[in-house]
Amino acid sequence: MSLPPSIVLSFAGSDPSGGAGIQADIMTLAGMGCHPLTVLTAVTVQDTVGVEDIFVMDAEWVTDQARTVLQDMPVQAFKIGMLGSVEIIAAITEIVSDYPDIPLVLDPVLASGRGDTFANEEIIVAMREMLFPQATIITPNSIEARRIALNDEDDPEILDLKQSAERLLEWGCSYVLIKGAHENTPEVVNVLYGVNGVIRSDSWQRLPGSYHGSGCTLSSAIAASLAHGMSVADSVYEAQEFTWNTLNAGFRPGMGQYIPDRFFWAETENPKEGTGSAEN
Ligand code: PXL
Repeated sequence: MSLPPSIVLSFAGSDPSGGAGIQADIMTLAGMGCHPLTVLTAVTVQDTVGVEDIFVMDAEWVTDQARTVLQDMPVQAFKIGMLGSVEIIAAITEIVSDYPDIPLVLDPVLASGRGDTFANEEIIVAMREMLFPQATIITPNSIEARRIALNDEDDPEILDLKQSAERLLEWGCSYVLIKGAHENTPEVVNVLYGVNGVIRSDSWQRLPGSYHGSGCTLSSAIAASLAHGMSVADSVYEAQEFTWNTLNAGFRPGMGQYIPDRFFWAETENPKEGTGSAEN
């Protein structure tokens, strides 16, 4: 008899296009051998081109969804994506603080890859103050890292990514993975920072398309690897390799962005290998 899958609880918004959000989390977690528990924070109206509307759940509904499944099943990791409101942030904080030994991956989603806004200043401050101290790892892209770290006295042109990472760590998360896809570099360089500095830096061949849901895929894949008992550094590598392969196998089902194929590995012909190289 095979072992039962590890269980990961994802707090996220619904993306009906199946590119990002809870749908991305479900496919990624399932694709990596986990059983996903899903707590909806919001429902969006969107396609592969853009977001048309957002309905944010009442915080009590978030609490009820989570408490009900958590009373029934043990989880090996938490993953948090789109938050929707300060009340939801407070509700999730209260829940995860009851499980201090369970790894928590926080993807600080501020906007979709196409620039649709998901978070205002209030949400950023609440996330920083309430959720960062609970997070094992946060996974901002370079734009999100700079925006969250920036204070009024900063010149945004000067604040570099290492400095941003240091600030984010000061708010209490254990690790920060800054994703470099938006930086002007030939390869995509993702850097994992801990309190003592850089832990690993991985470079990946830059793929040509514009992808919808790559961040959700990466953060869920980290949660899956942590749920399997891997270290943070190994989980980050494993998740990047998985995500790069989903992007490489990405497909364009509509008029807008490409969607990562989280089941690339189920294809029978000619599976491609990732080209990531670790520098540390
Ligand atoms: O990729 C971030 C993200 C997270 N959650 C939802 C989204 C998106 C991007 O569009 O729609 C629901």
